[in-house]
Amino acid sequence: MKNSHMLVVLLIVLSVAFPAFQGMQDSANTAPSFEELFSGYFNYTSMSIELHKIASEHPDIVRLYDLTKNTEYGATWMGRAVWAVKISDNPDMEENEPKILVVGAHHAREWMSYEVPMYLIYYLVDNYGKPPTDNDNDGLVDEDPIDMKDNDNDGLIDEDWSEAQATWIVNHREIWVIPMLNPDGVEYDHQISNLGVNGGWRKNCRDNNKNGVFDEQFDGVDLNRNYPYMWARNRYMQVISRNGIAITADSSNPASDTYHGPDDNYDDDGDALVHAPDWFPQHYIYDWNKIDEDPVDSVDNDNDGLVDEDKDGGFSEPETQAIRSIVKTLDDEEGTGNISFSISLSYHSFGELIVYPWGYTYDPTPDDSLFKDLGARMARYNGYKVIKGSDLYLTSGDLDDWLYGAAHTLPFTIELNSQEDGFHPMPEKIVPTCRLNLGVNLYAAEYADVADEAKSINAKSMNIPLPSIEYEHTKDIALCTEDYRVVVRVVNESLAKEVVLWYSVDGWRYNRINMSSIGGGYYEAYIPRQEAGTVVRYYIDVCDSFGVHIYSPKYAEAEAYEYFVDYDIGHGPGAIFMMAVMIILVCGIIYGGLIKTLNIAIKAERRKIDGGR
Ligand SMILES: [Ca+2]
Ligand SMILES: [Ca+2]
Ligand SMILES: [Ca+2]
Ligand SMILES: [Ca+2]
Ligand SMILES: [Zn+2]
Repeated sequence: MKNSHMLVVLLIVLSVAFPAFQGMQDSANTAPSFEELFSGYFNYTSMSIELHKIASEHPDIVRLYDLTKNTEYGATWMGRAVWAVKISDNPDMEENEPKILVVGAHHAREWMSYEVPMYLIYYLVDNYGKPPTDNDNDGLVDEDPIDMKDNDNDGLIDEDWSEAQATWIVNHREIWVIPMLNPDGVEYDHQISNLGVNGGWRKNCRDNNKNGVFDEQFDGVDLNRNYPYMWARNRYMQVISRNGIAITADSSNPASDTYHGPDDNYDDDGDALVHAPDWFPQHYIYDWNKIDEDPVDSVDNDNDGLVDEDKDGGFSEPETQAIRSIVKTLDDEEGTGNISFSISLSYHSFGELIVYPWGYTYDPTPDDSLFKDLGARMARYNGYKVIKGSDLYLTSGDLDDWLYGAAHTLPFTIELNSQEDGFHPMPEKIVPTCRLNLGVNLYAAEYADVADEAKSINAKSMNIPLPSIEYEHTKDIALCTEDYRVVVRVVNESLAKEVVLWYSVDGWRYNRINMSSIGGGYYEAYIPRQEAGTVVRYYIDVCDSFGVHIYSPKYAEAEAYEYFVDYDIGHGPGAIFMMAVMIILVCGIIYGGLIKTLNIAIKAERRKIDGGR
């Protein structure tokens, strides 16, 4: 009988003998503990407190910024902050990693749209750095990842997610989450709206008529009409929405729910003949006074060799300026930031839709097919319908048109929940909706580099040729007298720019070995012999010429292959393991921590039995 089998028998005997231990084994907790916070809606205050707590508890991967500090106003109209959470390793550095933007609550009453981004924040920080865990205590590890499918047919969905994936995303991506872009509006809507009741407030709280008080009839700007790309293009359009009510997709009327904000009326490029505001702003028609004469539309409207140098509107609000302050645009316009986002997800409600540009025109973008495919891949998680924005209704000045037109991000708007759920779904809907869309967020983050490459080569889908790795880790034990040979096969070898083996001894930093080609797509490398008793972790890293990395195992280095270095003859690793277990058991009995100790031991043993990780 093998040592490990003996141990299992021993543990079974002990577990029968101790009913308390049996009870511990049965207690399955399939919900992450942070979900308790999602039993009701956050408001601005509770969200702010939680974000500060998260930032102080995870200083290694979280930074919290008030983006209004980057704007000309220093706060929202009512003195609030627009919080942005950056999640990544080395959070103070801007590393060469794909960047994702997740935004919620452009619109005040769309409460679910800030819950979903908050859930993503919790999910990432809560799982970061954790070893592969048997979250549901069924003896299997990471057998049911976040994909809204019951991968292991146990009647539960996504109950044993991959901690390694979360860690990998944090280490290899920079995630920016702005959960509540419109805090003034959200707070106002919380005052006037009730759960389950539709209606409510949509805009921010700009004092349009400057009478010093907030008044629903006159005030507020629709933040998702306040971006300068093609700003106000559809301001005269009347459209019929799906429920039959005539709504204005974009309006110049301050009283409208879709008011796009005031005309710019500012000579952004300093070439005006008369330095006074235009009384009759001409927008994208050539303006003799050269104020607002070259709006943001990728066209040199005034034929002066400069493109989009004098916008006619948009970015009048602290909230939209907050977004502008971090985004790097193609032209590095004034007031913009230095982050080139690969993919953005802007959450709204309702409609169960995944929406992609354009919004301002029925014309397709040059990336129409890629948008459709990428949208369809995200829809695998939430089951929503994928649709071009203008096919829903024409609009102008929304975040997505600006991000695509001015920054060449691949932006999506996600309309959460159904019409029956409305703007203020009952609290029981929060966790299911957050879970439903968690996979969308994770997918966008994980495949951002592939999306970037697909976009750069004008591919019609995400299905672009990439190298891949064929490798099976079989040898768990190496001798201290021999180097450890690793042979992998690289599929689509010609696309691989580098084939690298990384190894780490006893948890120290990883060392790099370039693997050498031995023909037929095969590569080999030798990890130098190590002292007996050490544990070596390693993984393979192939990257293509665009910079997309493929790893084996998939979420390296958050997960890695592992082997134990043994003496050449004599004490086997099993014997050492048994001795260690016996010592732990004895200590456990002496100090009265038997049950806890056994639990640790059985978990360690199960991990061994499961193998693979
Ligand atoms: Ca499990
Ligand atoms: Ca399951
Ligand atoms: Ca001008
Ligand atoms: Ca121009
Ligand atoms: Zn909305």
